[in-house]
Amino acid sequence: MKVLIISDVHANRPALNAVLANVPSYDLIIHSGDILGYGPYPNDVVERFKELNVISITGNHDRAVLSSNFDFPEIPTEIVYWTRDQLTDSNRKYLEQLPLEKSIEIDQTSVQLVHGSPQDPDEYVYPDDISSDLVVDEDILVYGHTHYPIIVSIDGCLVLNPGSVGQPRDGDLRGSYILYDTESGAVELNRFDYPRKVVTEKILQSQIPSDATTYFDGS
Ligand SMILES: [Mn+2]
Repeated sequence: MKVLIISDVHANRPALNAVLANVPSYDLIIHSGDILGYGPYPNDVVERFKELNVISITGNHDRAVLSSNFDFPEIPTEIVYWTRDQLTDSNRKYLEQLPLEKSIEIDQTSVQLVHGSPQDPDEYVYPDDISSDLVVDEDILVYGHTHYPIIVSIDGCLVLNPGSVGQPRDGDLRGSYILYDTESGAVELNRFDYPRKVVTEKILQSQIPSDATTYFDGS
């Protein structure tokens, strides 16, 4: 089975479309949190997640949108409020039933899905912070949150961070994803381009603060 592993779509519909167009074939999609936040397409992206039966958990941005008293100082509050106002009832219900973390079995391969780290959903584990703390009692750990892609094997546990589909932060403005083949064990990290200008123009037409464009065009 080919598993498309993605994270941090951040309400970026053009980037989500682009990643799906870029992947030659896949059987299943898993996403390690932050469906929402920053981007101007919250409902479109949630609708697409439902259609595609994406296996997803929540990230800190999703929880900020769902919570009336969130405490994530690094998240711009105007974007949280705007996203909350936009979200339809059925899309909010979809997000509310998503877990904080999840264990799944795919073709006898066990996968643990977390947003930050196995210890803390809000912890940032950057490439320099990789340690045996990431080893879980499963074949694979998938995490996100930093928007930095990682593929590393530690003590027999394959640790994967696919980076971000919607808002890369590692200096490459293209989105990233991982393709994992359960039969061959092959792991591939790929980058894809998408029309960033469409996203920044949509932000300028919406009530999101216009400086939010900097999250997408790197300026
Ligand atoms: Mn994120």
